[in-house]
Amino acid sequence: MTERYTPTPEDKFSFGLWTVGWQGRDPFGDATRPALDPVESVKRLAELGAWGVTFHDDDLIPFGSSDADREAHIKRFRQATDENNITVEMVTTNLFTHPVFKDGGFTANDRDVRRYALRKVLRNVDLAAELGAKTFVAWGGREGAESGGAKDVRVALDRMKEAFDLLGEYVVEQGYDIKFAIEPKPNEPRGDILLPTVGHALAFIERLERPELYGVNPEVGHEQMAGLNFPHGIAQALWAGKLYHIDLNGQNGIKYDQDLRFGAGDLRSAFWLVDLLESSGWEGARHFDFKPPRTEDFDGVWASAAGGMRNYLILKERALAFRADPQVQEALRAARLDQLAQPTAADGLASLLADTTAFEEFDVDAAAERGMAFEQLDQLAMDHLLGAR
Ligand code: 3MF
Ligand code: MG
Ligand code: MG
Repeated sequence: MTERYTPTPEDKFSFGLWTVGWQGRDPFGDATRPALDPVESVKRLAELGAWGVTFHDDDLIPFGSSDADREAHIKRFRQATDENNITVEMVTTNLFTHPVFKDGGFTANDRDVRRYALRKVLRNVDLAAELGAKTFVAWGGREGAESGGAKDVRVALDRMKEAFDLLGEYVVEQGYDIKFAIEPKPNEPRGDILLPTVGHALAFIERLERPELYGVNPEVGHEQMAGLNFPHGIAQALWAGKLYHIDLNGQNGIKYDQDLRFGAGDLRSAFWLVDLLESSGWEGARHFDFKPPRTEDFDGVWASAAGGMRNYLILKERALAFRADPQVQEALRAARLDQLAQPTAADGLASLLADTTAFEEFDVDAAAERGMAFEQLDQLAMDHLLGAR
């Protein structure tokens, strides 16, 4: 592999333990790989050049462990992260695997389940603080329904708000330096999931008691499952100051959650995403949430993990070259991106209304005739992406 695509901790790549640790169980087939020890994952990921790891409580501490076993698991893991200089940048809670969460956690109709779910998350928030993680992701994969009458969605959203407000109250009360990132997904495993897209989640956050504590954790494949433009969603989250974390992977269009390695799937979208993250000065983790296909043995697992990082670095190189190319800069001017950056009526409403060149004397036909030169610009992007420039 070319030296320049070798990841280093400065690249801030991080991986969920559940990604490389996925055993390949799917709705139609059993596991194709044995379980992976989190300590081994930390070591191997560090060797590959990763900077961080993330986990669900149950990835590290098997569900139902005694307090003593729980402490032992945490201790071993901590030792591994310390020895390998790996940062625990994010922690999340599993509110989807155990059958008790079959109707959700925060919005389960069964009140006892909701109270249990909240306690499970609160305990895990303590662990996140203990390990120094600053971001706590919440993916509500089971918060949803398969049928209309089963869920009163307005009431369920009250319960969702209640849960997040309590979590916010808790971190403030404990003095934790932790923010929450809500991860939207339109469906799978529920028929329809609440807070299905970045837009839904952003609107929800504004209704919370302490909106400043909450942002989003968008995932490439999740938005694409809804047919949406992922870089556009990320741009709006950045614009709102709400991009708190990101899940990078690959997806081919509107179908089940493919969780391919980053760069596989919609490559053009991946190019524009890297261009956006790098040009916006995103300082957070480049976090991978993918599944090495179940066809692979462990060699394939590590090749898949390395491939995602490599693809990011290649795309970063291509995106930087695109922005630095004088012909691209000329094409951007021809496409009038500089005009888009100018306020439409900087001198105010009165002067807009008084400006006869804006309306009465405006040559609508001449303006309508002007080409936008977007195709030349896009071909330059394609040339850079394909390595033809
Ligand atoms: C499912 C997901 C989840 C979340 C994870 C983090 C299992 O499609 O993307 O991964 O990312 O629960 O909270
Ligand atoms: Mg996913
Ligand atoms: Mg995810």
